[in-house]
Amino acid sequence: MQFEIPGGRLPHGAIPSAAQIVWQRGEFALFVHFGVNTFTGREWGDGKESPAIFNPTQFNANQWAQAAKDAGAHHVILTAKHHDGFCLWPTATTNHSVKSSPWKNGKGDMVREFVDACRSHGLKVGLYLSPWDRNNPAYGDSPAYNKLYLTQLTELLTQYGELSEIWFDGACAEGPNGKKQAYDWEAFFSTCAKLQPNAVTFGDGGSLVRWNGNERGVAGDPNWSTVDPTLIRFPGDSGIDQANDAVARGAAKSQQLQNGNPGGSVWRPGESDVSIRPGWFYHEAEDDAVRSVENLVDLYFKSVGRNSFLLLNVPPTKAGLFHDIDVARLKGFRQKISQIFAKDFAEGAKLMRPDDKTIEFHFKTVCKFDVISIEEQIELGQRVESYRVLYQDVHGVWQWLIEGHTIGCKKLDRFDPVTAQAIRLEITRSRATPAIRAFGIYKSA
Ligand code: FUL
Repeated sequence: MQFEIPGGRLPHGAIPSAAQIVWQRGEFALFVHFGVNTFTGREWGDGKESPAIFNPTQFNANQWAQAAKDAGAHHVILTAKHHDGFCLWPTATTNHSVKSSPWKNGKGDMVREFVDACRSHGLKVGLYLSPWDRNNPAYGDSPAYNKLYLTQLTELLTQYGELSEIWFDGACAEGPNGKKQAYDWEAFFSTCAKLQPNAVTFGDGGSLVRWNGNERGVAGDPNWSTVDPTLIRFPGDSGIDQANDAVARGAAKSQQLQNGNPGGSVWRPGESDVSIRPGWFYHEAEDDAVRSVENLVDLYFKSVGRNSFLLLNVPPTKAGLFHDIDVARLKGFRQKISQIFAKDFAEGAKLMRPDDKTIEFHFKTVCKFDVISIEEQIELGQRVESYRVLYQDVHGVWQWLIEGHTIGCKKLDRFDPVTAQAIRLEITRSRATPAIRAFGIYKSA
């Protein structure tokens, strides 16, 4: 159930931008890893792959989009270029792209078909452009490669309409000349801000949303949406050059990715990326290792339910389609989530707010539940440091139910079912007067 926040409240600390709010309330996106690796069976191509191997004869982005829609995704992000350097659009910067492949006789543009299909299904889109490029001869010659990379980025940001998310990672290596590439992150991010002001950029530093520090799809708890930008300045920042104690700094950095930073001066909410299969790319041998519906639901609770965003990868097969097993799991996932959150017992209950820090619901008849959902009004900043929930049992006695730390955009808690006449949320520590926007009570089984 959603509440009115009393007017006149001023934001506290760092607050999200409109784009960050839209992104985070979208909760969940699909990630699509597709490219030459799909055909070689590798996870990281070395850039020496011949474009001749790229021929997804049944490719149909509408099948991806339909599956994403059925899964309840807000947007879908495609690997326009992965570390192997092969481009899924006919870029002017290199011939190492779909235009040198047999797919559609070199006349195809997969990024175009992808964005069109997503939009026709009411989905937003995002693109992943790997900075690490193991094919391009300019890689390692830092200024030359940065210039080329910016051209690729500009093509993607200007030719395919509005993007929701632009995905980077920090992988960085030596080029053919034996020199380590130094990325111009400032230029990359400012180009995104200029050309796609409504998109969020993903990376583990300097970007608008941060990597949550693992590829298991599990966010930290507590999880603050704020960070200290000096601790991780750009994706892959080793931090060593600035540190007196490199080890301590490394630990602080990884903790900040996982848990955010309560004292952080900027808003960088966490994204939890994970694959539905062991690999990011499709491998037939992994057909029996696709995550179960239960496992996906659990990931939702541990990411979206911990003030994070879930980015779930579903890799298409060589044919260019999502595998039937993956499609079925996505459908099952959404059915289960819809079922859990179908009925909110807070609706119709009597709401009492004895003070700023307490919310009570008194049910008309006793009810049984095992999930609660709490949301802060993040427009006013993230405030709650800890909370607890009690319930009044059938004898009228208040019993302890759960204790939690941060809330943020959404916090979900699951517990063994209880039967109650009433439930009470108490904010036990808060950085400013709590601003709770919603409280929901559900039964999952
Ligand atoms: C990582 C990459 O190295 C993996 O191949 C994958 O793309 C993953 C999402 O990001 O950094």
